[in-house]
Amino acid sequence: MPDAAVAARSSETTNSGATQQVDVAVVGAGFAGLYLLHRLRKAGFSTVVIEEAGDVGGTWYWNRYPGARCDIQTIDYSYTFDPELEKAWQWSEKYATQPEILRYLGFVADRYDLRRDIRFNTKVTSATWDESAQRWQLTTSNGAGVSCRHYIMATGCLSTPKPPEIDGVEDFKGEVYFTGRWPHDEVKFAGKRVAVIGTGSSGIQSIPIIAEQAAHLTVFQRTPNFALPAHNGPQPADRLAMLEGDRAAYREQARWSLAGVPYPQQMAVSWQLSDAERRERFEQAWATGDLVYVLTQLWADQGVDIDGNAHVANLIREKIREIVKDPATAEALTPHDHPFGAKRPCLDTNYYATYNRPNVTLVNLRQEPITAITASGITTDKRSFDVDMIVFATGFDAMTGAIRAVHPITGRGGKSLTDVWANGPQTYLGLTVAGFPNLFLITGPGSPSVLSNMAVSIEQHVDWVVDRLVAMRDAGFTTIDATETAQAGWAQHMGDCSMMTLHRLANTWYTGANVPGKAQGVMPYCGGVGPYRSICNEVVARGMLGFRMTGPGAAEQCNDGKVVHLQPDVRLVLGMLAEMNLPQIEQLGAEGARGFLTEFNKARPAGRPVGEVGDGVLHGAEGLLPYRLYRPATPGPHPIVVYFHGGGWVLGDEQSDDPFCRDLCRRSGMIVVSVGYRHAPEHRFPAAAEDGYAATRWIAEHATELGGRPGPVLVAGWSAGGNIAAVTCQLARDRGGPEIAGQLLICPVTDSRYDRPSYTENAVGYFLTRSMMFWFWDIYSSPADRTDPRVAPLRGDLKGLPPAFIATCEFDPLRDEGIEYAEALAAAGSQVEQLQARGHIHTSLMMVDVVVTGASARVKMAEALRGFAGLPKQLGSEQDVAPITVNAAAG
Ligand code: NA7
Repeated sequence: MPDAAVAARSSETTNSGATQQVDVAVVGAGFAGLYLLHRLRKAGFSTVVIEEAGDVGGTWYWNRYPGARCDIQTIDYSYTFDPELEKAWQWSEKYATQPEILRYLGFVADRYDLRRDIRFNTKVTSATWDESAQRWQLTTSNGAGVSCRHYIMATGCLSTPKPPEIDGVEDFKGEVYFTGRWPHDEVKFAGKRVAVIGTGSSGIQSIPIIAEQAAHLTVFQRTPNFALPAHNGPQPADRLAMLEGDRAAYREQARWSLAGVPYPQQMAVSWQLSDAERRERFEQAWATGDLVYVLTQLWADQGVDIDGNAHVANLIREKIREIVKDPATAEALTPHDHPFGAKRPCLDTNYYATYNRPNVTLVNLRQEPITAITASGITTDKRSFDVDMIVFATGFDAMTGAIRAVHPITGRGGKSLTDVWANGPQTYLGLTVAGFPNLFLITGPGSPSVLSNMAVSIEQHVDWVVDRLVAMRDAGFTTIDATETAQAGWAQHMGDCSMMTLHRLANTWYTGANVPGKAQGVMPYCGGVGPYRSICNEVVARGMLGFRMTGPGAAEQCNDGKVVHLQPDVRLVLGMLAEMNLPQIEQLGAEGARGFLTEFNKARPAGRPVGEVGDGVLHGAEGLLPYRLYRPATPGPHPIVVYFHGGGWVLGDEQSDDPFCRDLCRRSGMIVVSVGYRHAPEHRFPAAAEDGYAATRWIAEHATELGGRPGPVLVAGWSAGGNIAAVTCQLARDRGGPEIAGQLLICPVTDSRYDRPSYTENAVGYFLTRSMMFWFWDIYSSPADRTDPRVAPLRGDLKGLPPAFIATCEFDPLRDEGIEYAEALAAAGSQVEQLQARGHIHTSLMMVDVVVTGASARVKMAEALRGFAGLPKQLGSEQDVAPITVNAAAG
């Protein structure tokens, strides 16, 4: 019965003989297990590897189905730990076949004499932490049990095939195969009627080859997948030349890249490119035949933004329609239910063209689900198909299957890993699990694993683990256990990372959706290979942060805490800024700082298109001021938002927050008028405040001429601009108008006290520093003026002010005064909504299309403004703007 064939594995425990005593036991002799054994041995640890199969290879031992190949270019899918090994092995193709990869792994096993420490044809049947001995006790299916200090699961992410979940499989009289457990003998398709169920990578690789040999092939497809041509052949000369030009640099670039393949970060965003430019890039990528290239090199927003993604998805859909001749079949093969890349896309050789063959039929299970498998074939709710052979390419209980389901793992206090993971895998760094001391997972859930080049991720994990074991031994520690705090922090960071990508928008094996009843959630780490590596290194550099270590030879050490507090993209931005060695703005002088800001802003992505952008002048307190107006593409008249830019009353102008103003205009469906108020030191306090008020009055009086809706206006501002917006509301109340319907204050300056905790906690390191704030204050106002509510609105009368939405950021010196203003306004009777953006810095929410985790905050700001203006909170379908990605992470 295939279920049993899949579950495969007898669970009898036939321990015989004395328990084998080793320092380290490793499960799995695939890519990870082999390198582990090599490194552990070199480090002087006695090691045994336990492997269910009859030989090395792991995934590549079991997945022998026709057409099985890697889909990362083979020069990148190789070990890099030994330059001599790299010289000794030459790959014959761009994408190596399964037999060649298996030969490579056998070659590695021979070269380092690994087989003598591998127990083949043996399964671990249980693993139990023995608290008194401080060791893991393993039972096995074949031979002696094992007692080990450290237990390492190198079991792979896709190694436990999932059962077919279709009634009647056992009744079928023909041949049954599973791609993930393919026999070693040749399977003959010639003259046979073959059914393939499943169109993931395994189905898509095998279908064209089976079609060439079978009398007839019927493919049963539940969900169409995106597939791209591999254009396999010899290794590409350009990549090979790069590798051979500077092997060490090439490998190092891969280690710090996003996906573990050395490609640069793409900077151009889709809306900066014309249709023709996008098509040209796509055609070139399609011709390249490289999944990682297509996933990362077209335009910067393709993996993070649904609009950017739709461009590439549509171009692939066009290709499917071009290749597949029958329009109904083409449509059935075209994916519409997930963004490109959110589900694992495939690399193919003649996949779509195979459906033009007369001996191939596609059955769309969305239209006619399988009702049963019978003695003679497969029945759907519309018809029956008699077949001689069924190939199940139905996938795996991915990422957790091989760790959780294969044998009971019992940690401290008798806790079973299955129970601990009942609601989804919980790990620290994807490497360890709190309460399971000395247990390590290689490429476990919570690490980049399947979203990366596995070869690179495996080496990083193995090196990290073995280096830790050596360091522990040197320091006299014998146990290591992740803390609950560290693990919970990692779960939060994982959640933040998954908000940056589109993986959460698809039901896939990445999220556990392919296995009925499995807990749902994005399991691999979405923050990228390089950032992940830097975090693992940081854990070590900060004294094994988040781990408790004990041992007879040393005092207990526990450096508890979360390793990442920032939003992942904020962390990246700060890292990049640190590398740029930027000057201290306050040492440049006002003119120098303005020049610097102008140059700095040139490097950011251009804001997105809006209906119209126009410049004009308006009357400020003492003369004309420039403004820039952003109008939605929808028919007006629209409510008007008067916007004040940030820059400490010293820097910036009506254009300097351009991407934010565009974003606000698009999301709110309102006109945004950004005011170029006067700056210090040329015009000190109260020039900016008085200009803010005068400009608001002028705009309200000229609303109709500006194409806006007459009546109350709204005000908004960021940082010092938030200060001006808040002050404007107070002045408008006291001076008889204009009427203001609502205020949006983003990280506003509200007071001239600098002793709140956020000023100290965030004094340096988060872009806006305390000393920069002091510099702004000194340039704008003398100490005697600083209690005036026109610069310190928190000190003013807060009664009778318009409703407010106040956003503050966790790592901002101005955080606490923003929160205090919100609380004081509410106490004074105003309607106030607060958003405290976790993991963000003073500039985060402004960094549109750079800090994508700020998008949800901007959605809420726009909704609040619409609410203040009496509009429905969400933009209606009448709004003629492109749909906007909703990334929810802040707050
Ligand atoms: P995948 O990618 O999980 O593909 C499995 C396929 O089987 C997929 O099309 C499934 O449809 C389909 N499937 C699963 N169960 C059923 C049932 N009960 N009925 C019909 N169809 C079913 O596994 P692969 O082995 O192809 O690839 C795994 C990874 O290996 C791959 O991503 C690469 O990383 C290498 P669904 O999409 O769930 O509707």
